[in-house]
Amino acid sequence: MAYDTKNIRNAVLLGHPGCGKTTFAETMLFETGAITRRGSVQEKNTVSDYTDIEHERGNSIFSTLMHDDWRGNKINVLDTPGFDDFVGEVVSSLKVAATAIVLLNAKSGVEVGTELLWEYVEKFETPSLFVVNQLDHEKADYEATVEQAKARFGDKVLPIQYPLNAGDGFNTIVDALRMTMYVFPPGGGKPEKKEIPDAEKDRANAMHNAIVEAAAENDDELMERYFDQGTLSEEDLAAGLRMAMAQRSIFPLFCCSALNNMGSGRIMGFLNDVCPTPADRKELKLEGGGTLKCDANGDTTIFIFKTHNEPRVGNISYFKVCSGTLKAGDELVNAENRTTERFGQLYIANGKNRESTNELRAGDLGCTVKLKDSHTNQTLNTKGLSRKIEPIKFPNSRIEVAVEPPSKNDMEKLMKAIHAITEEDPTLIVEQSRALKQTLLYGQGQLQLELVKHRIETEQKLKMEFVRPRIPYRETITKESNESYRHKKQSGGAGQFAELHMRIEPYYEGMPDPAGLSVRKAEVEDLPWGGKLAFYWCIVGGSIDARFSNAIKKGVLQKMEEGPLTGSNCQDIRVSIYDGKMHPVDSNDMAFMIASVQAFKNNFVKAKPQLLEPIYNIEILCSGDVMGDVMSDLQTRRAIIMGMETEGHYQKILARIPLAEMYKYSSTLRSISQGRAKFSREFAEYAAVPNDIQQKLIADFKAKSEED
Ligand SMILES: Nc1nc2c(ncn2[C@@H]2O[C@H](COP(=O)(O)OP(=O)(O)O)[C@@H](O)[C@H]2O)c(=O)[nH]1
Ligand SMILES: [Mg+2]
Repeated sequence: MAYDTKNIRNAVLLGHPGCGKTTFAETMLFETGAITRRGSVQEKNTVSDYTDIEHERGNSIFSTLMHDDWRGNKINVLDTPGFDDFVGEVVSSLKVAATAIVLLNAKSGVEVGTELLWEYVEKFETPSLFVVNQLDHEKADYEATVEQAKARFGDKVLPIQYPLNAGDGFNTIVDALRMTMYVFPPGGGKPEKKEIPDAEKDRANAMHNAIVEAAAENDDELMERYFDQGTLSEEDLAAGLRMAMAQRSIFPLFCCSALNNMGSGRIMGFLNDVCPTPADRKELKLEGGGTLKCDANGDTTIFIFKTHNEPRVGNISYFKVCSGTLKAGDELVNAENRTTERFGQLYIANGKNRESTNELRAGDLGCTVKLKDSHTNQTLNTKGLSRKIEPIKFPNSRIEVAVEPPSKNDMEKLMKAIHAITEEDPTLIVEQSRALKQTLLYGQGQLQLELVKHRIETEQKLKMEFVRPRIPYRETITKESNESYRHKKQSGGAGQFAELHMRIEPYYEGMPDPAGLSVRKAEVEDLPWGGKLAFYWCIVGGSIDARFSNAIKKGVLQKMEEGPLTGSNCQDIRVSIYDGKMHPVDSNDMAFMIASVQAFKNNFVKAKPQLLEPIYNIEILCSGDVMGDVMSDLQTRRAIIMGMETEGHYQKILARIPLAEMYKYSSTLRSISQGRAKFSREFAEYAAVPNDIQQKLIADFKAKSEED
């Protein structure tokens, strides 16, 4: 059966690891009758955590699509992993969700994971609600959790419910929207509805009024009715709250014990009655301008937000129908690579269980198998259209390792296997670095990279090692130097002869012409690895024929690719060729190239060379009590602290750190903060390496070259 856009709700479950998302999802499926037996994370039989790897580890690694039928509406639920190693799964889910359900653990309140996820929710401007979970836990503290939520997420946090007896024996929720008290039987499920006791009436009334005001606030008509009647009808309330949620002027907050199945039914009811439909969300932005209306009668456009390779099944593509209606058997064209794909079978999913369906309408989420050449972040359209949904922007990598197969012969196989995984997870990036002569794997955290290794070793039976990646240093010079070089060879037959005079200077934009030389031709080139080479031809009187200039430049470039100090790429140098000699017979391109390499090399070491290293801006978010430890660790990493800010009850540290000091930083940070700190990084610039370190790097390179 196909659902209309207005009957679809897309929700994503978010929260710090262990707050209960997967358990909550299981409860939702049970409540709607999608499953008849509730699995548990401990027994490894939940619908959401269904892969071997998740069973092995005991928590979620992939996002999972599930759906519930709730009174004729379809509620699609995406369960996500909490670890920020897998934040890619969160970001892609947020791209297609209309409501974020943020779970808070009543025994620990707002956690670092919650904070970080919230940054993404803000970026996507996703309408959100909070669920205070684990209210059955003996250490549950509803008041403290709400207080923290308000401190961090603002007064928009709007409590709809409160527990009457949080902790051991929890079974009662006061609902101030319905003005009803829910008392759950042991084992949870359907609660008994009771009148709110007198002792609780004041608190419940105050909460109710706050809800009504929030609902009326955004709409003059509702406001007027509220003033006239002193209250709002249930329909008016729902309409007002829907609007307020869609505009993100409220974040309703609910109570729950996912473990004991208490509270999730009411949250589903709210999703159903109040939360935005896919069409209520802001229209999706298209690449190159314009937006796309979520309308089942429009032309069909779908967006792939996730792909997953399942043993024995192959690639499963999860997509959102952004516009129009997709029918089984339809053909769509990939807007990226023009491949025509046939959607032979359409499925709706509950974890690994897939059910065929004939039709999916705008707003709905589904999946298919056997697409030929379509991947995450790509748009497919009915023939004749070239719409491209703005792709998901995944976060920058935070960590890298170099990958080595035990034997060179395995490299090709290994690369193929890694590529297959990176296609599934766009936060993983492989790069074969020419400069470092290493294959690098970039990702979000150690755990994510270890899992790649684990999968390749178990699924592909290929061995691989992670080694420390080399640092992409750069070499440059800090003063002018002039040098001539004569290359002369006479052995038997034709000889070789070339002489040239070369000046090198530090290059910067807008620099004046080289003093005392007359420039015949000036070229400024972008180097493939970044930075510039300015190549000036300043020969007067034809001492070197201009036809040799290319060979000379080639010599310079060759030496710049493997710099004289440490074999690293050189950058930002101006080379001026101002004199030389030719031989009528023995001069040729090869001779001038050799002379050029030597002249450049000799010049370079005289021009006060300087090694440069990549510097990253990093942003660390940590709880106040571990701040001291995080800071003293930074001090050992040549970090420069750029600022500190308080964010809720977390501290944000901004710093600049050389990449060379960041090896395994994500694991170190996790261990010194016991998981209560996270970081992100962004390449900032190349900066001078301190002299003592430069000397050591040069000596190491020399020793290694002699060894080779
Ligand atoms: N006491 C209690 N434990 C819960 C509740 N919800 C989940 N848990 C437990 O918390 C742990 C983590 O749950 P899980 O659903 O995997 O959390 P996730 O990482 O957010 O998906 C498991 O041991 C669950 O049994 C709850 O409402 N009350
Ligand atoms: Mg989970």
